[in-house]
Amino acid sequence: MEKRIYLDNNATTMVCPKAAQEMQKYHTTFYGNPSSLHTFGIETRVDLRRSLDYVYKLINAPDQDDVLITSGATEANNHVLKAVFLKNLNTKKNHYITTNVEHPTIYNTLQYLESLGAEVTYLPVGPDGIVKAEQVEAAVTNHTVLISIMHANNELGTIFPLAEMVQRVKKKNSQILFHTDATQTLGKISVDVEKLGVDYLSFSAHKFHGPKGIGGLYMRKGQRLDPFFHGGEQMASLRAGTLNVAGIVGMGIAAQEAVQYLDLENTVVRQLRDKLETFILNNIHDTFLNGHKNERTPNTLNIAFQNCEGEALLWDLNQHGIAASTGSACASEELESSRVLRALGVDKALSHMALRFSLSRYTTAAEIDYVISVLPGIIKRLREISSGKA
Ligand code: 7TS
Repeated sequence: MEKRIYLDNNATTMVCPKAAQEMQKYHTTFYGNPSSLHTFGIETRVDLRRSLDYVYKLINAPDQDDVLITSGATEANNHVLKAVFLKNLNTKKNHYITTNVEHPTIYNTLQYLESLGAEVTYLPVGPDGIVKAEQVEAAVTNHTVLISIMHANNELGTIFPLAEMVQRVKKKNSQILFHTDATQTLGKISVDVEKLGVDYLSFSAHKFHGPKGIGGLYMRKGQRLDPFFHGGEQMASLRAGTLNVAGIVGMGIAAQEAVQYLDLENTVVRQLRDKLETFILNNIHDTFLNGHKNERTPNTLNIAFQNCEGEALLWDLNQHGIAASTGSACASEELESSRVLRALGVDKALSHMALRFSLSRYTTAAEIDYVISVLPGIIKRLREISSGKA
């Protein structure tokens, strides 16, 4: 069989086999609508409850808090920003704080809200890709209503000091709401809403070996948002629409496994990532690590290869059966260089030469060895082409 080495797990992951298998039943046997009053409907509810329990456990959410099931992080991010904006439309509270490296689901939504009158502060990251807690505190004004800062960045894996940020902000003004987009941390590092102290947290199941099109928005007790979708009374009227039972069951199993395998991410996955990183930095000249060396999710590696076009590199790797990314898949069809890398101050030309490798617990040592065996040759060839020698 042709080689298929998947190192783009920040874009999406393989559904874990147990989740894929379990979900099947909810398409063909237990396919009732959970809102129905007959057996077909009722029998799905126990399984839904159990699945939600696993999700609550994954983020250590207390029972009294809400986890709103959504179609994923895009919806969760849109929901929190737009609901808070609408709620405060007729007040003076119209100031939002975020960073200049957020995923487009936050960045573009806030740009849209700016066009409707919101005031937004985009905090700049340092060369290591991180915003300091003091920067967030200093940006707070009397009109600040919500702060939205990602837990870890999707392109770099850099982890923000969220707990400290929340602490400082709440000390200054406990009324200010704090949201985090934790799409890139669930299943990779410990995510604990109690320790983080956030009011809202977004996630997508397909980033931690669950199915696509399902995720959630955690809401702390007392911070329930108005619905984004109006209609039926599903999810206590917080989100109308027939529940995606198979998706929720799949997400539950993925959440259960994510808790079980968290240690593996921080040992085996981290070691494999470090092996690839050390090899590249030590054996391929003119290569540069993007993002913070240590404050980083254990599966992510973003490296710039001087004089080697990222898109060409991606193509050559693909020819060898290796899937990586030049940044976020949502942005990779645009040939513009990464907004995230430019925010770090990476030189414009070099920002076109970066590649993101993102591993998972399904990545094997043999796969990393294979990448290590072909990468130097690929880089050499592409550099020769770019210098006109080939
Ligand atoms: N937020 C972050 C931080 C993300 O990384 C992504 C997807 C989303 C939100 C959107 O998630 P969705 O499930 O609603 O689509 N990020 C990426 C990526 O880095 N490459 O492809 C998709």
